[in-house]
Amino acid sequence: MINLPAIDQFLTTPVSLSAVELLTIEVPQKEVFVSAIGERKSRQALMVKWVDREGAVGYGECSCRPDPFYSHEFVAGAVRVIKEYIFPLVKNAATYGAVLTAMARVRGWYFTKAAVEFALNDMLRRKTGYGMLEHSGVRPLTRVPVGISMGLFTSADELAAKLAEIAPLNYQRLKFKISPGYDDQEIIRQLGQIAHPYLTFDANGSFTPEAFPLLARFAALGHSIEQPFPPGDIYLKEEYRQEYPGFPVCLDEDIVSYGNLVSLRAHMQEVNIKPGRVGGLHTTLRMLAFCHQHKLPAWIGGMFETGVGRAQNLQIAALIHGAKAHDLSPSGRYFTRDVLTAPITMQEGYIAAADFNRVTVDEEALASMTTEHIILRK
Ligand code: OSB
Ligand code: MG
Repeated sequence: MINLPAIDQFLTTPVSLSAVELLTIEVPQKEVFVSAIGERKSRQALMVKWVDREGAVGYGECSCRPDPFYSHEFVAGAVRVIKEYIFPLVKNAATYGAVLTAMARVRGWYFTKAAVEFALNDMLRRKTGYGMLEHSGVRPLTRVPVGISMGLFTSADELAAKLAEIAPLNYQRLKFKISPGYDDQEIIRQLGQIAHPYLTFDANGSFTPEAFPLLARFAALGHSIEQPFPPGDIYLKEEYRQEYPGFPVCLDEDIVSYGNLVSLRAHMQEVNIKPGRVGGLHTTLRMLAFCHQHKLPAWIGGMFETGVGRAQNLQIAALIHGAKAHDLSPSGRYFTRDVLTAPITMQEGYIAAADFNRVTVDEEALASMTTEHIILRK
């Protein structure tokens, strides 16, 4: 159980700032990924660098998409919000907690605020050996179970080939994207034959009542449906349930704050927590404490993060004892070249703590992927 009073104590840690750097990067993906949201060939991301007065440096990744198709946030918007609003608000904050309080004035922009908090925390952790997670009071797992999230397939053959390719890797969960147009009978038949004990579907908020019959077919095949309805349209779940019984839901896009999680508790059987989507580390830890207390299964989700965001998400996942799998695959699943000096690897469906506890940014790789570099000096 997360020790929230110890976290509150950590918020009083003194901090300083001399500059915030914003690096927009473009990391080529190994393969095109298609979901109900759209297509993705390359991972555009924003790296936030926090430099304190003594020159200590930390990195935080802003993992929103380049377009406002997953949530309202998008990379170029994040740059603008940090430059015009967040940087002026936080530049004189004297403690970690004061940085969070100052940023709270900005409504929404969760991925963006999270990236600033991640960079600050990373700077403290590198400088002193202790960041927020080291104050959680939880003994971290020595290895984290991971699952794979697969895009929409264009044919049953393509699906069969992917299943054969990943079978020897022993992923602890198989997650398949679905959408209202995904009604290829052969694909659905093959999905129904998969013997994996933990199979889930992610609709990315794409289903409306016209497609309830198709949704019911997927629901019958898997353990749960992730974000079946558009964020905010939770009422559709009751409409759906009047026609179709037994419908375990995992929420993703709908949960953007601690208050959301508490308010929507009764509407989900499990929750995908993306530390970026919910606005940062502090909120994530409060959420994990709530989930533990209310027996709501929680796991850490991903947004195709580079090694910087991935390592940090894995460090958080290591605090969740009992989660069956997180959406945090090894670097090699996504990229030919990551931004770390050593890639994050997986053995038998697990990532070992040695791969994510102390990572180093490959400055040369990062520079070669940077398309825009802004320095905000105090
Ligand atoms: O809905 O979980 C999602 C990636 C980008 C945007 C939304 C989602 C995802 C994933 C990928 O499912 C999970 C991963 O990083 O492996
Ligand atoms: Mg999802």
